[in-house]
Amino acid sequence: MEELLRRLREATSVFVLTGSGISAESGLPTFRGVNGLWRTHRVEELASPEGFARNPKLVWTWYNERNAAHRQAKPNAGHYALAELEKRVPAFTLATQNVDSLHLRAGTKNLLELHGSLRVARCTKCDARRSLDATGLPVEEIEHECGGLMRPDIVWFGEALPETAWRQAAAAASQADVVLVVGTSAVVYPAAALATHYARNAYVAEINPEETPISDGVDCSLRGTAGETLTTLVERFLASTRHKTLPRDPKHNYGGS
Ligand code: BV8
Repeated sequence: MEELLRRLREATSVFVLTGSGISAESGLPTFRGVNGLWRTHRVEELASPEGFARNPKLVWTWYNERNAAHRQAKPNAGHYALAELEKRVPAFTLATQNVDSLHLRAGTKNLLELHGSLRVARCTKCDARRSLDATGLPVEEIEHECGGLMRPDIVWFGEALPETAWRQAAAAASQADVVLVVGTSAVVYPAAALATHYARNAYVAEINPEETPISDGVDCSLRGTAGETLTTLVERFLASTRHKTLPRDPKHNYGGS
C-alpha cells in the first residue's frame, strides 16, 4: 500500500471503477459469488432484451425485488471512503457497473453509471421516462399508453452503454495518474477495459478479496474487502496529506452527475 499511497499523494487525477463487490458489505448479492444472482437466477433470461420481450412481468418482478433490496441497503464504509477521497484529490471520476445507487447516496459527485440505474423506467417505443420509488414498477403498468413497454433504464447484455457516460469514463481512465479497480470480476466488457486498456498510462491498484483475470496485469493487488481496505487507504492518505491544500483542477473533471 505504501507505493499506492505515494502515487495518490502525487496524483492530479484519480479514476475508480467499481463492481458489485463494493456493495457486498451493504448486504447486496454479487453476480458470481456463492449466493450470487447468477447462481440463484437465470440471468441470461432476466438481464437481456430477449428475456424481457419473452416475459416482461417476470423480468420486472426480479428488478422490483432488487430495487427494493437496494432501497433497504445502506452505503458501506467503502462507498463513503471513495466519497471522501473525491474531496481530497484535484480530479476524481468514479465509474460504476452497479445499478444500486449506493455511490450516489454516499455522496460521490462525479459519478458515471455505466450500466444505468433502477431509479428510472423508460418506454421501449417513445422513450418516455418515469421515476421509480422503492415499490418499483407495478406489473400492471408495464404497457405504456403509446403501445410500447416500460423497461428498467439499465444496460442488458448485447446493449450499448450510455454514450456520454462511456466516453467520459474512457477519457478519465486514459488521463488518470492512479486507477482503483474495486469489487469487480473484470469479465464484462467494455467496462472491464477501463481497468486495463484505458488505464495503461496509470498506476493501477485492484481491491478484491479474490484474484481476477486482471490481477496479474495491475501494479498493486490489495487482497481484502472494499470496506476495510478503502477505509485504511483513505485514512492513511488523509493523515499523510492533512497539510496539503487542493487546487481544484476543472479541466480534469469529465462531466458526469
Ligand atoms: C455490449 C446491468 C455491444 C444489469 C450488467 C468484448 C467487447 C465488448 C462486449 C463484449 C465483449 N465480449 C463479450 C461482450 C458482450 C458482453 C460481455 O462482456 N459478456 C461477458 C459475460 C463476456 N458485454 C455486453 O453485452 C455489454 N454490451 O458489449 O454491447 C454493443 C455495442 C454497440 C451497440 C450495440 C451493442 C453490456 C454489458 C452490461 C450488462 N449489464 N449489469 C443488471 O445489473 O441486472 S452486467 C453485470 O455483471 C454488472 O453490471 C457488471 O458489469 C458485471 C460483472 O459483475 P461484477 O460487478 O464484476 O460482479 P461479479 O459478481 O462478477 O464480481 C464481484 C467481484 O467482487 C468478485 O471479483 C468478488 O471477488 C469481489 N468481491 C466480493 N466481495 C467483495 C468483493 N470485492 C471487494 N469487497 C468485497 N466485500
